[in-house]
Amino acid sequence: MMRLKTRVRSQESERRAAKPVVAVVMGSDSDLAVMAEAARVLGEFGVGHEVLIVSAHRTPDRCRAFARGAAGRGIRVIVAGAGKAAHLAGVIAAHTTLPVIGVPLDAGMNGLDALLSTVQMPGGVPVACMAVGKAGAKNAGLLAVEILALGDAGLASRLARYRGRMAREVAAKGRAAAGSSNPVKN
Ligand code: AIR
Repeated sequence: MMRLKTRVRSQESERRAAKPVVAVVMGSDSDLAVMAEAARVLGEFGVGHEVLIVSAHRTPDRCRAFARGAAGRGIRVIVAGAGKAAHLAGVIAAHTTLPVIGVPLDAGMNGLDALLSTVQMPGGVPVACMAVGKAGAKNAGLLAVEILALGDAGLASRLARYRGRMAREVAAKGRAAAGSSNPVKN
């Protein structure tokens, strides 16, 4: 039988998980298939998050209002993905001092346009720029978890277990690929 203290603690952590502390924002619904990867990672770690479509160009007022109001609503990290002239992460960063993680998306030009638009921020307004596409969205989710884990020991140990699992999976794949003659001891 679950003891009362443990039950209260787990109810508290469920409540914490339900409350969005990360906002996953994207410029268009056409970005959703890729940006869903960031949300998936956050869900895997039990981090409460919200998903919004906001465009720096098509809905500039909504973009500004979102960025200005995010901290007051309890958001602690913002993940922003966009393609083409991807100004979303930079414009959001201009309106908040919350950490903003940008994900350049491939909506043409292999994402090079979005990569440069996201990464080349002028000094004074930082955006943490991830890789183009799905790997970038995944890492954006993980980086958000790492930032939150600075003040959350439970999350930090889940991250450590995740890294351990990943290393074991890669080692197993290496053994499978090389067969039993693999000279590298994993
Ligand atoms: N976008 C939307 N508003 C500003 C920008 N840069 C981006 C979206 C999407 C791309 O334009 O993030 O990657 C194409 O959007 P759509 O809606 O035409 O498919």
